[in-house]
Amino acid sequence: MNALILVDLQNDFLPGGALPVPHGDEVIPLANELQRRFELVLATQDWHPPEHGSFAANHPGKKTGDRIMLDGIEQILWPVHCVQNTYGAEFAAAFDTSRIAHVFHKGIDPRIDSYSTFFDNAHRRHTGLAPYLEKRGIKEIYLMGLALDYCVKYSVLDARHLGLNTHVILDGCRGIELEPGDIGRALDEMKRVGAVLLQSSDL
Ligand code: VGL
Ligand code: ZN
Repeated sequence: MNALILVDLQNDFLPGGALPVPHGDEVIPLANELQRRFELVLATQDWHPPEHGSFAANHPGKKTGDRIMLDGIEQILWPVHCVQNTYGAEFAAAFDTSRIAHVFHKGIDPRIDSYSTFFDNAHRRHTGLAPYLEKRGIKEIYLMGLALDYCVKYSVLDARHLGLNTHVILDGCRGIELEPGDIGRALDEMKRVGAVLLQSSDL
C-alpha cells in the first residue's frame, strides 16, 4: 500500500500568512485532486505552543533569520507562526481535508524545532508517523506540500533513513528560499539520499 503525505498546508505558510512560502497557495488544487489517487492520505501540521523556542519574538534582541543555539542545537529564528489552535495553524480553507485519515503534529516541544514530519531536529522524539506507517505495512510514500526546503526536505531525509521508498511530487511543493539556492540544494540532497523526484503528471 502507498500513502500520500500532505505537508503543512496551513494558513501561515500561504501568501498573507505569518511565514509565507511564495506561491504556496498554488499547490492546494493539486493536493485536493491527488487525494483520490491514493489509498491512504495523511497530513501534517506545524503546531507550536506560543512560547516556542523557534520564534524570534521569544528571544529579546533577536530577529527573524538570526541563528541561535537552542537546547544544544543550531536554530534559525522564525516569525511567530502556526500557534496551536489559532487561525494561522488551521488548514487552508480551500484544502479538502475530507479524505485525510490522520493528522500528525510537529513542533510541539518548546525547546526544539521539528521540520521533519517524522522526528524533531535532534531525533529526540518522534511524531508517531513512522510507527503508523510500519503498523500498516506502508513502505511507499509520496510527499508534497510546504516548504520544500524545510519540512518536505527533512521529512524526505528521515523517510529515506527509515528505508521508505520516498517520492516527492515537485509541482506540489514550493520553497521558502531563505538563502538563494536553498531550493536547488534541497533537491540535490533529496536525490542524493535516493528519493525519487517526479511531477504529478508522472503518477
Ligand atoms: C517550517 C519553518 C518553520 C516548515 C516549519 O514546515 O517547512 N519551516 N517551521
Ligand atoms: Zn514551525
